[in-house]
Amino acid sequence: EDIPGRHSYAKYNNWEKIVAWTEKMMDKHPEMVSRIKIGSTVENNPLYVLKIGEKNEKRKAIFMDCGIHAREWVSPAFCQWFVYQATKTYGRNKIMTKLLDRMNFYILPVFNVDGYIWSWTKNRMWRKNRSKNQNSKCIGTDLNRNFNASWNSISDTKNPCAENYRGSAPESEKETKAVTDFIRSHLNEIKVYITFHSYSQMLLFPYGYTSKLPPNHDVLAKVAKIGTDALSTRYETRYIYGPIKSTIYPTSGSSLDWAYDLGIKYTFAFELRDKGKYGFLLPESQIKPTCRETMLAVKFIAKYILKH
Ligand code: ING
Ligand code: ZN
Repeated sequence: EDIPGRHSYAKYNNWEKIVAWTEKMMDKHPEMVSRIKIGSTVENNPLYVLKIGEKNEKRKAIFMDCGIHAREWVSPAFCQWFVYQATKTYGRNKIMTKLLDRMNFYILPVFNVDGYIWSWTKNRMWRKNRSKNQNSKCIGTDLNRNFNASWNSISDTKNPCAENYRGSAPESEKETKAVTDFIRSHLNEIKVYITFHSYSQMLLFPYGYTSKLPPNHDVLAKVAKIGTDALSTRYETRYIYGPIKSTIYPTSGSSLDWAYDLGIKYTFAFELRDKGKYGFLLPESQIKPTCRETMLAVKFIAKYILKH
């Protein structure tokens, strides 16, 4: 598995390797994995969602995306790990078998494909997508400010040169539009939305754009507490949890708030390892530990939703 030049779960994989990996997953598990092209990026790269579980049947589903921000490389690594573990442990691990017998997972391993490629080839610290902005030399929109959730209500996102530029309108970006169209068209199935960022070691839930607590705040906090407790059992990694605004900072236009207001009652954002020592440049030696502990929290959330 650790052959130079090959895809590896212990390494960061470039976009080309990730595409080849999606094909390998389908070939290895044709009865369990299918690939849906939900759209394409500004630079005309495909946006792929992997569907894990029963191929045709309509049942409860969890949607997960990774890599909405280009430089947060451990996030796509987690989505790859999840698909690998789900397919590998189905039929062997009791919880995973039960989950996949009763629900589907939709996994978008890289949301911001163009930005991800840019972070590999030109600028390791790139965050936004790669779309051109009118009347500005600056490139890119922050996809996690481009959703129709109190869009533009937080003033620091108006500048096209800013790292958190909101874009010219809600869903102005092809990547955002592809994801929102997909989620809207599967709303009857999708019960949970989870998005993966790094870094900070936090588990966040709505809202970012208001201090108002969501109606099911107590349930979200309880699930987050037990989820982060489960996560810490493996390596004692500590996560804090809470609403976006009071736990990390105020934001408008995030995918998490949008999905919640659309009616998905369980929406979470992980800020994976670490707490800043390496930050976005998390060493490859930490990929597998990060994925293993995160898996515990995600499995708990999925199990909880199956019961409720
Ligand atoms: N942090 C997130 C960001 O977009 C976040 C925090 C997550 C805000 C979910 C809103 C919703 O700023 C990083 N590191 O990108
Ligand atoms: Zn992020």
